[in-house]
Parts: sequence; C-alpha cells; structure tokens
Amino acid sequence: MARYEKLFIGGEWVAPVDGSLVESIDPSTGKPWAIVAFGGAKDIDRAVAAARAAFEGPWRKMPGHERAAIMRRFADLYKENAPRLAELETRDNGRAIRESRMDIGSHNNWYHWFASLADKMSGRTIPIEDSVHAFTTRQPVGVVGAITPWNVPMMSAAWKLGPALAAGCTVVLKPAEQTPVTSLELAKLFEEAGFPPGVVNVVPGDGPGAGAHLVAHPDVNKIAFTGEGETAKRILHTGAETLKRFSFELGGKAPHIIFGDADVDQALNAATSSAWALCGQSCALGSRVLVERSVYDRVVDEFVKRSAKVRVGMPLDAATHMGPQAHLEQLEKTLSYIEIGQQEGADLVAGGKRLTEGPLADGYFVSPTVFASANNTMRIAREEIFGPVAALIPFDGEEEAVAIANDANYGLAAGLWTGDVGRAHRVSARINAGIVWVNTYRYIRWSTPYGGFKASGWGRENGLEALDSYLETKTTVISATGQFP
Ligand code: TXE
Repeated sequence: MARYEKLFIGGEWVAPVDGSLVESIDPSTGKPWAIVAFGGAKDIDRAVAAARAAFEGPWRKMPGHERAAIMRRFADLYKENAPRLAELETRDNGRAIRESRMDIGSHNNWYHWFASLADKMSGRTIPIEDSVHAFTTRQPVGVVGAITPWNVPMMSAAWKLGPALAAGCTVVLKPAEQTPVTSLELAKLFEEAGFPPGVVNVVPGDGPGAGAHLVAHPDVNKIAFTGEGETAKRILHTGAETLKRFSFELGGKAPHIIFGDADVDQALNAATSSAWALCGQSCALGSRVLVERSVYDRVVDEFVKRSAKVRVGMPLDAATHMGPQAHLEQLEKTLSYIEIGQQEGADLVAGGKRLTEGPLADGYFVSPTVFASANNTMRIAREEIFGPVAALIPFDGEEEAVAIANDANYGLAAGLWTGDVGRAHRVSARINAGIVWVNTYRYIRWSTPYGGFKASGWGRENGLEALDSYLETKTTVISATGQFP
C-alpha cells in the first residue's frame, strides 16, 4: 500500500491537524491502493495563512523573470517525472496508461508557456490631456483556491497553476477526494524546483469540508474550480459572503456534427475516439453525435463495429484503450443513464453493460456504448453522463444541425466535419460554444482559450485570456499640475 500521510503546507510536510487519513481506491480493482492524508478546515486555515505570507512576502516582490525561472525549472522537472505521474494518475483514476502518458507528457508546455508570460503583464497608457498621465498596471489577485476534479487531476492543476503563478498569485490546491495522490507528488516537484515556501500548498480533503472551507475563507481572493455545475452553484453561495473572484470550468454535452459532405472516415475516427476517451469522463467529449441523414446508417454501423474493437482492460496495460470508470458513484451514474436511454426509446446498438469477466470482476468497467435513433429531447442527449455513452442523432441540413447543436444548457465545445469551407465558416460562427473544432477534434493547447458559454462555466482557461482571471487592473491617474480636478 502506498502511503501519503502528510499535507504540503508552507514548504513543509505536515500531518493533518486531526490526524485523518483516507484510502484511495484503485477503480480497476475496487480496492484501496494508497493511504492519504485527509485535510480539514484547520489544515485549510494553515495553508491559506502560508499562501498569504508567501504572497505578501517573497513571491509578489520577486521580479517576473525570476518567477519565470523557477517555473521553468519546475516545468523541466515535471517533464522528467511525467511517466511516473502518469502511472500514479492511472492508479488513482483508472485512465488507460497510454492516455495518461500522452496527456501528462504534454503538461510541461503549459508551465513553460505561462512562465514565458510572467514578466509580460504590462498595462496601457491612456491619453486624456497633457497635464494628466493615466495608465494601468496589472496586479495579482492574491491567494487562489484551486479546486480540481478526479477525471484529469494533473491537467486541471496545470491549467490553474500555470496562469496563477505567472500572474504572481499563491495557491492552495485541493484535489478531488477520489484522486489525491498525484497532487501530493506535484508538491514534491514544487519543493524541488525551489518555489519559496507557501507559494503552492496542497491539501487533499473532501468537498463539503476542506473545499467549502477554502471557498468561505475571507483571506482567499479567488476560487478556480473545475467540476459539476451544481457544485459551482454551492460554491457561489458559500463564496458570496466574501465576494471572491471565480472561474468555473463545468460540464458539457458537446455536439459532434458530421455532414454528409465530410471525410466520413476521418470524422468517425474523431467521433468514436472522443466518445470513449477517458472512459467518457471529460467535459469536451462529443457525447452527442449529430449525423446528416445521408450518412447516418453508415455512421451507426461503423460506431458499432469500432466499439467492438475497443480494448477495455486493466488500465496499466499499455494495450488497453479504455479503463474503468474512476469511482463507484460514477459507474452507477453511467449505468443508470444507460437504463434511462433504453426507457426513453433510444436504440441500444452496442455495449450498455458493466463488464465483470476475469480480471475486470471487481473493477468499475463499462463497455463502450452506442445509442442510435436518439433525439435531442432525451435525457441521454441533454444531461452530462460522463461515461462512454454516445447518442447518435440524425439531422437534415445545416439549419437543423445548428438548431440541435444549440438546443442545450451547456456550451463548452463542439465539432463539425464538412468538406465545404463556406459551411465550416457559417456553422462554426453560429454554434454557441466556447471552442469549435472544424475537421479535427479535441485539439487543445496551452495557448488556445478554453471555457464555456451558458452552464459550461465562467471565464477561460489557457491562452492569454486565462491570465485575466488571476489579475486585477489598477488605473493610476497623475496630475502634472497638482490641481484638482
Ligand atoms: O464533481 P464535484 P463530482 C461532472 C460529471 C460528473 C459530475 C459529478 O458530470 O459525473 O460532475 O462529479 C469539490 N465546496 N464533472 O461529484 O462534486 C470536490 O471535492 C467546494 C465535470 O465528483 O463538482 C472536487 O475537488 N468544493 C467535470 C471538485 O469539487 C467542493 C469534472 C469536483 O467535484 C464542494 C468532474 C463544495 N461544496 C465532474 N463540493 C469537468 N468539467 O471536467 C465538492 N467540491
């Protein structure tokens, strides 16, 4: 059993005040694989105090290029340790190792790219009249509470810590209770890279306890959150008292539109892989596949054939395409939606079962699932399932495709496949989503803003836009004559 019995606070490894420990479950076996420190309100208080001291002390005063140098050291250490982090993330959340390696192997780019911005937070000069000099400067918001989910703990940390540290903020990172291990490993790298004590603190704990206390804390200036919309609403209520800044990266129900004039093979590669990647547990996956009727039957056939070729298996096996669902509650949620889809009259043409044979017996495995003849009024097409379940919805023509795509509470991502460049422009312009991929899918980089319209969130992660939510703009007006006004 791996042991992670200390929290990382103020540059030191300390036991939780009340000594609490929890087991982290390996979802491929349903058994505990690590014992982890479980922080509570008092630990959050200590971490926030350390983050505040580091913010007012060394970090805020350090010139941007020096902060950048430490971030770059960290980015290089992250790259060196990526294979190990990938393995640990796979133990914790069951993501197939081939995916974890690819994803975590790229995160150093986030830290490097944001490091390169650390000394470029310039403001503007505002021309008014000769005797007045008005200009803006950009200052870090202060102490950030970063609350991350279990599906992509390392990615979510990189998306928050990169811009936060570049902006000059300090951070208390609270990972999800189901997947705390990699964030504590990350803390070791922050220590080794030479960040001043307290700049990054890591306190695993649960949502209603440690998480809510972090949100309510009067000395935390901003909460950066990824998770469920209902949780975001609770966070807003809790944080209202202190009028914090918030950024929210919430759920999605991305339409993945395949027009009849598309390169259908390429579209199928993208649509099938994005239906089942991360075992369906990502907000950007194309869980609603909208298919023009002229190619609908072909797409359904191919989905069925390809679902049979997906290797569902033990996640640490390099040959595995799809591991288990990350935790028991998520497994139950996915199975319940498979039930709902059938009751709603959608046609279950592939998968739809928990897999319990051989080595999979005790894990949370589900077969890749395909519903044909789905329509956009069904719950399987409207609600975020977060499992490997694709709903294939037929449409006729551009108008209907856009109408269905936009008929959703969410607005995070969308994909469209077409051979007509004019259509690509017309349709992408009309889709209400924070990111639209044309003839590609899930192309995400450190420099491309990512975030949602509607119930998919507030603000943007990645890109220059990500920095905005970690900065305050100050306007200074100086009179050259000393006269008022
Ligand atoms: O998320 P939660 P859950 C969606 C997905 C999934 C569903 C439920 O549909 O099935 O949400 O997942 C912390 N104050 N997404 O319940 O609860 C919690 O400890 C402060 C979409 O696991 O939102 C964890 O660190 N913090 C998604 C984090 O919030 C609180 C990723 C996320 O947990 C808190 C994950 C509180 N009151 C799930 N309650 C995406 N957008 O990628 C919980 N937390």
